[in-house]
Amino acid sequence: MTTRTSRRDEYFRDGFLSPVALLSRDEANHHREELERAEGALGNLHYVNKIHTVMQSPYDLATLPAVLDLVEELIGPDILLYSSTYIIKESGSEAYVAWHQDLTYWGLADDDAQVSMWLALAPATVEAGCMTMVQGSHLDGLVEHAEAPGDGNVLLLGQQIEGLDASAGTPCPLAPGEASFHHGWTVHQSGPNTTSDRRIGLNVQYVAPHNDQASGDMTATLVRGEDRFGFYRPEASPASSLDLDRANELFAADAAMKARYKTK
Ligand SMILES: O=C(O)CCC(=O)C(=O)O
Repeated sequence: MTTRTSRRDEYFRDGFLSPVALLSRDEANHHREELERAEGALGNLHYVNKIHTVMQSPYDLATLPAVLDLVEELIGPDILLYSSTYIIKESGSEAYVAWHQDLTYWGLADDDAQVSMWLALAPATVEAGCMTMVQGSHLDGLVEHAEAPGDGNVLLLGQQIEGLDASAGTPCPLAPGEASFHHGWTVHQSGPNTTSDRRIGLNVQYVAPHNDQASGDMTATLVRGEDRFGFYRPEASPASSLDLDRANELFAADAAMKARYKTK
């Protein structure tokens, strides 16, 4: 008799799950069009945090029942949506994401009660710069990062784990509508986009309400279960497909946050 490994077992063994099919190609295209319509009104939306608070499409994707069911398997029945960010590499862009771990600067109380989803809205092939994950690396906890801002590394502080080459990881190519889920200590990176299409992902971070964070004044949206702790202040949900006034406020807050981050 064969025993089936549960998604939870696989996630805590490897530090990630990929690919997870979530949307049809048409649904993924629809959400790409929503993003590109918003870009027509607002300009580039690459790396703007908490975009789900001003725009319906990322909110809808982050709260898909199939997504929350899987997140519940991984971090429990009470779920806060902490952030959502489009991560876009334009066609031919040399931008890359160096080897890193997401939780390096978070200061979480419970590192296992956080998970990150990356949902492809355009082909994320190896050539387009999909993510590569180091299997089992989450089991070692924090690895030392050097900070070297200035070249094409998308990460805010130019943080990077030195001494690893691309062959250290497992490539996680995703078709539009597929997602990966990774643990905050999983070492991962992604390369440049050498294709003729944009590479577009929606990255969404979830935490459990008990998971206090050492830094800052935090906000989040309760998307399943209950919050019996109150560590995260509630935040607005989008009132329309795109709230232009609040989007401009979000841009200003996001820019101020990034400036503070860089001068820490
Ligand atoms: O979009 C990428 O290439 C990297 C994303 C990433 O590092 C993450 O989702 O944690």
